[in-house]
Amino acid sequence: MTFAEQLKADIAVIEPALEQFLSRETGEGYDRIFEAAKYSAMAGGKRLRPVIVLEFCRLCGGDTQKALPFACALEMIHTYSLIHDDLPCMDNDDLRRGRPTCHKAFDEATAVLAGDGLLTAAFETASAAEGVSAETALRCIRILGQAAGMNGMIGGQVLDMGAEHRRISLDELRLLQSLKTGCLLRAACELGCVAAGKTDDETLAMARTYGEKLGLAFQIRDDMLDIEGDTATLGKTVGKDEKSEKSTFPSLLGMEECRRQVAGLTEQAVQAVSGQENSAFLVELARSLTDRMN
Ligand code: GRG
Repeated sequence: MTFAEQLKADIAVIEPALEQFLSRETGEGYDRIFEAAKYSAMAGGKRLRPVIVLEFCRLCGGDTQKALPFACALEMIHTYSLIHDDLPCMDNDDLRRGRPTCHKAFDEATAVLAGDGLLTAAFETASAAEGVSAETALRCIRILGQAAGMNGMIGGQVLDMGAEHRRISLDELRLLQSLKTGCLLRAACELGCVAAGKTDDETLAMARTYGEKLGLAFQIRDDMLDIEGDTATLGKTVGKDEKSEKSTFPSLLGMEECRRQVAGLTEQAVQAVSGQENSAFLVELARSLTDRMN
């Protein structure tokens, strides 16, 4: 299978599973919350994080079906973070994944609850994983909690809020982004290995290095797209960083240096996995993100 075919095949497994995990309507009066959660979760998106979970599982020789609940759980957490990030009290955005943000399509309170619901559903989904040991499930749940929590993505968001309208150093920006964006990507790599039952230090270090390098390259490219991307292709508003006077990689380094760093970090991610058998997909995935337009 080519890279594009494998990517398509992974997404074709992830999306119906995600939808099924979120289809728990009861017919009672609160079903609108499922509608809101699915509105955001099933709105497309690259599905990068769940694809990485499945592919690290495959790299480790595991059964990707066993990794699927953890992949979906991670995508639920990612979608919750996007819904909350778009709220008026956060980034205040109108467009996400090419459609009105959750609070625009529904209302603010429903969007808060849809995010809360997705975050909670993630842990329910992970804890109900079948065919893995309780120890594996628990380990995956801990990875999810740590990555999404206060020493992870939430901490990064707090730093992000404190970084508006002032110039921060490159080190501060790297820390902020490694928490805000990097933690979930690193978790994706680790989850795939753990779901496959590969938990030796060497494997996990390899997975973490790939996730960290890829995460930073991904975020630098994201900052570049806020300048050189277009709203229709990206499916979200461009030019927001400059408006909120945020320190970004392009504002601190310039576009050319950003391009250089994306290429360098990507090659470091590639290096991390290239000694492994069957690493072709993850190598191509990393390289395909260097010039992504959405
Ligand atoms: C708890 C109130 C409250 C808010 C939490 C944690 C948080 C808000 C926000 C951080 C999440 C965030 C927006 C991180 C930026 C990472 C990033 C580049 C997201 C876009 O990821 P893609 O490009 O998106 O993979 P798709 O739509 O393709 O899945």
